[in-house]
Amino acid sequence: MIIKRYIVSNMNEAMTRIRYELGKDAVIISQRKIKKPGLMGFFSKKVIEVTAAVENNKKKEEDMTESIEAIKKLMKQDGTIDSADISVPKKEKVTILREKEVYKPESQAMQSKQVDLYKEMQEMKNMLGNILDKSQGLTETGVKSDLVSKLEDNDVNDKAIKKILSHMEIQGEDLEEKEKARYAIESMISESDVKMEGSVVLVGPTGVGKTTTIAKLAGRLSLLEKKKVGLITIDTYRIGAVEQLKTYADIMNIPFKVVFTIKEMEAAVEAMSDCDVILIDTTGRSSKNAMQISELRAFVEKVNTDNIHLVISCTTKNKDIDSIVEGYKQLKYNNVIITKLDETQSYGSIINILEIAKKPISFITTGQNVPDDIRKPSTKEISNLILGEDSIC
Ligand SMILES: Nc1nc2c(ncn2[C@@H]2O[C@H](COP(=O)(O)OP(=O)(O)OP(=O)(O)O)[C@@H](O)[C@H]2O)c(=O)[nH]1
Ligand SMILES: [Mg+2]
Repeated sequence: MIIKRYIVSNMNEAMTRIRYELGKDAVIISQRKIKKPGLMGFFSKKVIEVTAAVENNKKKEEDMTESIEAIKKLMKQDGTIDSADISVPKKEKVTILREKEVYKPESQAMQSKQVDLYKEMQEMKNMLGNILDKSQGLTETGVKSDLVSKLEDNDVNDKAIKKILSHMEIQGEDLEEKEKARYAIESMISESDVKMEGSVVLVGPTGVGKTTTIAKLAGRLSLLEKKKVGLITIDTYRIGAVEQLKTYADIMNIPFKVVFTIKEMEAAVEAMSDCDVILIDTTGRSSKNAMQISELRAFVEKVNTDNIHLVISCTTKNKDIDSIVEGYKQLKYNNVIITKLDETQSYGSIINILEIAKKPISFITTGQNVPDDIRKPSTKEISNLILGEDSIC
């Protein structure tokens, strides 16, 4: 919109000037009598101040048409631009010229850069694909290797398989695949060098064989190694649990105590201070029940020992291993005992358990016979089981 102010002596003069300058569409917005501006005007007679306005759309339209025409012209030209041909306002002209002159050569360069970049990305994608295939145990043709199939058959989980394969990657080329796998597995597990002396606590889920394992250990230590052994149980929860361990204590003729409260724990351990080893049995708890686990923790802390073993069955489902191993971590176990190896044909869970627990393996149990069915395993024995080279009958 154009707004203009006129100082005229009468309305006729105003109308003539407005029509001439602003066109017939102009309208008068205001009119008032004023004294002529300036010092001299103070003494002169009054004049009229008229304000008129007109929409400048038309002007805009004209500019637009001009601009469009200019752009059309430019689009038809491939090479240089004769700016003289372009009858657009100066501002637009400069912008258009810049776009045309600067962007065109750059877009060609950019295009070839993009092609190079695309090629590089494609190469990287192929390289990554190969690495991924190898780490997933796929052969060049994308088929699973025999080793991966064997590990899967043995219930080794994906995470452990990937780790085995990545350990194999860094081994010498001259080794056979099976040897590489064996070394890889052996480097992922460790034998515990814990001594069976002082207070030893066994914790773990229900029915994994804690009490039976305690009986086996007590038998071996007292009968074979001639050590003075004491037994304590805090499992007053399950009916028959106390009798179960007491029976073994009676047969082996070793001292036995039942602890009912956290307070009694310290006193019970103190009372057996003349023993070489005190084996402490605990209540089986679900790792999903945080309350029960922290209750157990209060008992275990009172024992004040760093000889704590997580007992877990080899038959535990892969999905449950995680929550058991993680759930029991608050009891600060520093060894793992894996039980019931005689009950399965696939031993992959051993490496799955140890891989999550990141603790050494102290014992494996291989049957219900007390005290025979327990032993310290070697890493070689475990790798043989996992690779299907051996089995527990
Ligand atoms: N096949 C086999 N059975 C075992 C083994 N160890 C223990 N058992 C059996 O597993 C069952 C449970 O054993 P327990 O020692 O009572 O298990 P627990 O962990 O003390 O159980 P809770 O006290 O209820 O938590 C019993 O029938 C044992 O004979 C083993 O190595 N192999
Ligand atoms: Mg028990």
